[in-house]
Amino acid sequence: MIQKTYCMIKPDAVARGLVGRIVTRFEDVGLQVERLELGRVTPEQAAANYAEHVGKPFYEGLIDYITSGPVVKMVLSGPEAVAVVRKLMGVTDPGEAAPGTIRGDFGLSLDANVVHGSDSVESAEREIAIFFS
Ligand code: IDP
Ligand code: MG
Repeated sequence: MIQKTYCMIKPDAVARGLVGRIVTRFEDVGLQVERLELGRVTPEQAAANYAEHVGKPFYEGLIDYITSGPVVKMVLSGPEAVAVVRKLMGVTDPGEAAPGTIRGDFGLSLDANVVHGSDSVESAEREIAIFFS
């Protein structure tokens, strides 16, 4: 099924000049870049995007991090785009992520884990509305 998903290149990766290489990973498998924008995440957008994590020990640090500098916000589309993007990203902790995944190849720290991708079709719809309304 053709899906749309929301993906974001996080501040650490933008600052390190990884935008082109990360976008290329998605284009290489045939995903379509439908929207792409450089900009800041507002505190309101950060809170809405990470509402499920309120109260967790890392929550405040996560909000500070995602609002700390420019990000690249994208809508990607293609067959099973939600799962394909999550697979290309790798698991949450870059230290554990497999080589060949974006987090495995470009990150070391759970606090700065390079990329965000929606975890379901429902999350994708919600997140696209948050960031591209
Ligand atoms: P995901 O990004 O792979 O979906 P989630 O569990 O939804 O992972 O966590 C959202 C984000 O919160 C992660 O991408 C990461 O930036 C941050 N995070 C998750 N767990 C931790 C932690 O234990 N310490 C610090 N940051 C964390
Ligand atoms: Mg998540």
